[in-house]
Amino acid sequence: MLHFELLATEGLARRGRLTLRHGVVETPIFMPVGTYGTVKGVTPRSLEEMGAQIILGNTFHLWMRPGLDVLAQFGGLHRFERWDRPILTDSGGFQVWSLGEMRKISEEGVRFASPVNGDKLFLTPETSMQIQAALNSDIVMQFDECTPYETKGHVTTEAEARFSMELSRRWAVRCKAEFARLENPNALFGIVQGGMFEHLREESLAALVEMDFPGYAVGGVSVGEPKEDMLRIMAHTPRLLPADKPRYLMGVGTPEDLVAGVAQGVDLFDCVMPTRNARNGHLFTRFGDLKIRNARHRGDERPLDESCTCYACRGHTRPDGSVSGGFSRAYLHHLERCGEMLAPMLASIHNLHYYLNLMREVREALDAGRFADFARQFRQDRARGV
Ligand code: PRF
Ligand code: ZN
Repeated sequence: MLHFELLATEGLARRGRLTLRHGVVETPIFMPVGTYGTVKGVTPRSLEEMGAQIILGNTFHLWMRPGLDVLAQFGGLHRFERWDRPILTDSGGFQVWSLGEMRKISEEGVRFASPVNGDKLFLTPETSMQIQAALNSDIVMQFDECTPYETKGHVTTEAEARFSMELSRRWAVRCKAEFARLENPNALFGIVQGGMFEHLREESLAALVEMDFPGYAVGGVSVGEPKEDMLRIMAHTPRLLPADKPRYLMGVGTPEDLVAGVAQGVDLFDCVMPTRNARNGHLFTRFGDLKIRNARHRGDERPLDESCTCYACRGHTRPDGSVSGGFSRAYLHHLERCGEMLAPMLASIHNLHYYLNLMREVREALDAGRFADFARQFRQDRARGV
């Protein structure tokens, strides 16, 4: 089940509403990544507070641990991780690609040794659909091969990108058939591949559109290519997708990339950047990025971001209406230096709040028909520096 409604457009940018089995998602939206059934260091309660509407899970990781028997026992991922809003699961295609040397790809699927216990495993389009059905995710991704930008210094050639794209296309057919056979009531998205070659992207896209998926993703970007290649594909592919279906740009990116993606007609984004960077002391703010480990923050009493309303910056409101107050840069710098757990926890809350709030502002700008102005002001503010 999936229903997508376009509420407003401005240029190529779209304001939409996506209805899934576990609820409604206002787009454009950023989806926090919860690989192992948890957004690292952040409670579901905190995710709700910051307005997360849909989170990710990973087929590959959850298949390894805790395993399908436990997930099936819980009726899927929602009740297991205690997140009752929508969930999107990635198919394993990208995660298997990240295994590098340890895997062997054939027409049938991907053979590899479990990074957990060395067991010999075989992931196919069919098993990926079976796992994602057991997870009961609202959005199921097709099993694909994420075409690498380069392998050991060798940049992927057109012939290699074509072979890879055609394999993903054949796997899309098998995914669709298995998804239907399982009578999965959720929604399956196709993934456009084709590497850095526009004409291959067009072929991939045309084949997937012909198959009529309820939504489409653009994969194979943000895989180590130069920034201008990413921007070129981002400016090329999303606009060619059916206007009445949701569009998802996989694994992208910086706040600037998100705003640029919206301007190119993308509706859904995910990226580990807000959470991974948080764990490395890299914070996003309205006026640029901030490295909390830097000695300049040692005695700084200001919050990370004066304009931010997250728990780290503002504190919490008590039942009597009083406010606890937020944490200073000096305190966060101290926690970081001591390797305290609270440092990555607060940093993750702040960064996710920043990303979710940015997309909220984008939606409000689109509602008011002032997205172009918003994007200009956003870039100017971010370039100012903290
Ligand atoms: N395919 C899948 N997942 C992905 C990607 C892809 O190409 C990317 C590319 N950035 C991120 N996650 N299945
Ligand atoms: Zn904050």
